[in-house]
Amino acid sequence: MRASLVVPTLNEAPSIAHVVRLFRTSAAEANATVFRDDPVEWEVLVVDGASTDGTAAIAEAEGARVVIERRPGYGRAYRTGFALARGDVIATSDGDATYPVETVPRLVKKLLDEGLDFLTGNRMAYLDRKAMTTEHRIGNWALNTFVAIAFQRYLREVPGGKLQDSQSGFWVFRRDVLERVHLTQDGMALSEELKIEAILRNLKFLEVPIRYGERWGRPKLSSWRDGLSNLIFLARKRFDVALETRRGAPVAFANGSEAGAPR
Ligand SMILES: Nc1nc2c(ncn2[C@@H]2O[C@H](COP(=O)(O)OP(=O)(O)OP(=O)(O)O)[C@@H](O)[C@H]2O)c(=O)[nH]1
Ligand SMILES: [Mg+2]
Repeated sequence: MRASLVVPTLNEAPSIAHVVRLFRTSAAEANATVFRDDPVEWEVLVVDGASTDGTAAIAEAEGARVVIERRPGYGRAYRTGFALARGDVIATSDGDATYPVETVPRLVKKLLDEGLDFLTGNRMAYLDRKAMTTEHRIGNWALNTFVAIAFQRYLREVPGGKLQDSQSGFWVFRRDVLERVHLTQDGMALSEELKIEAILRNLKFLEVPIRYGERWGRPKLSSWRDGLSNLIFLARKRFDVALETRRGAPVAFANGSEAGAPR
């Protein structure tokens, strides 16, 4: 069994060593305990956007495999990383030390033991007071509310009947998920696109509560610009899904209802 942690980075020199080290320590511990009988071959794949602050060299020195993706965008970096990752299971995290990468091995075990396809972390569960600015909180609330209303009929079959955190960037999924979802986004909208696709394509999907901390280093996200383009993407995606359904095209509906059947 192989598993990859894919980390996109753009000038994350203050935090990347911490992220890689924390993950590698927990992976070694997991191989000595929960994966003792069948150790996992772990890799950290850093997809660096040609950072100018030495991020790539730091990550490499910590034992990560580093690829440089010069084309801009969070989604672009992930799509390149997914294609190059060697894992049968792929996990993701920002490089800014906000996400609990030390829990990835345990979540990989959970995914395998419970026969799940896709796990996503819910940051709203244990949100550090300083982890999000007010604009960021408002943006997340607006996007989550839009998803809850617009995709309500598809969310019904998701455990809890709701997506609590449509914008989380902490996922653990089986590699074959990539053959079943259609990813198009190069920007921040990839995060919501991947989750919505996983839900639409009838994958075994679960949201798990995670701790989310304050960012180290400067943010790369613009709350208003990225928030608005994420909202526009969601509206267009909902429209496309409606067209796909009308044409009887392959939207796979949850819990065994017939693919292509109108709802
Ligand atoms: N390779 C690459 N990585 C990027 C790019 N834009 C952002 N990233 C990385 O993607 C991750 C997510 O970006 P963040 O700035 O943390 O976005 P966010 O988590 O939504 O916002 P914060 O709450 O401010 O952290 C970080 O590790 C960034 O360094 C890019 O264009 N290319
Ligand atoms: Mg971040």
